Amino acid sequence: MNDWLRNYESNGYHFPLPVLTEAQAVRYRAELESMEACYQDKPELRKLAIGQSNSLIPFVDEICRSDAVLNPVKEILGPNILVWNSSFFIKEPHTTDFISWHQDLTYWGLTDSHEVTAWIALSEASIQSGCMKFVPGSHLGDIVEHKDTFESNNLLSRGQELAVEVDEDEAIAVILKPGEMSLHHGKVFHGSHCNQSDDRRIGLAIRYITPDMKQTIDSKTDATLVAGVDEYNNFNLQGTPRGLLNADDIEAVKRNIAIKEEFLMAGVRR
Ligand SMILES: O=C(O)CCC(=O)C(=O)O
Repeated sequence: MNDWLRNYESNGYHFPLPVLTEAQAVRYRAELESMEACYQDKPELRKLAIGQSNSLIPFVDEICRSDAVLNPVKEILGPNILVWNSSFFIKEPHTTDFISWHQDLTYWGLTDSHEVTAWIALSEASIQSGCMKFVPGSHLGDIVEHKDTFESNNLLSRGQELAVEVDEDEAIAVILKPGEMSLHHGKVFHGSHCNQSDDRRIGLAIRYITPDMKQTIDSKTDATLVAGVDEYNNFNLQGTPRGLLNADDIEAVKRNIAIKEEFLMAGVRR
């Protein structure tokens, strides 16, 4: 086993990995921002594209399938890989949006933890811009209790946060340049502060899983096979997006979201 994999297994994360050239990062950011400008007057569609990006934005699907991103993911998960979701986390300059401490796998209704998130920076992720922070080794325990806060400036869907104290001094700042990637385990404690910089903080989070994973509910959700084979048939496999925010893809995404609500919003009392 190579050194970085050994560190990933003991810390629950690894970074930085250069996966896009500077020019690619600039081009992808421009494509994202042109999509945002195009759908400025259709905030629901814009939100859908941001939250389900590999299903609705062709360039995101391209990133999810690129060797530079997939090769290190394969080292962790093996040769057979699905994308379960991918979304942009965008914090505007000088705003109060933040992400509370949480463990990703808490609400995803998956049977196991054969998952890794690839988080790719399309702008500077620095302490000032509110980069992620990881608590080393926190993935080695179980999922701990979370509480819902529904704070309006928390970018997580239910404002969920760990019900246990996190010692910020123990946390490692995930500083990334545009085009660099971090990898983190679905149980690692992580969160991020607000963006106090003059630029947007833009990250693309891709959730990779192995095909043997299953939803804990009876219904299948969608996933995209991006490497190897799927011999399990636990998910409805999707292809590449038919175009930018294609009408048929939007319908499929909406159906998938409706199924996912059952676990993503389970037990919510407002
Ligand atoms: O973008 C951030 O600051 C946090 C993203 C996150 O929580 C994740 O990718 O799991």
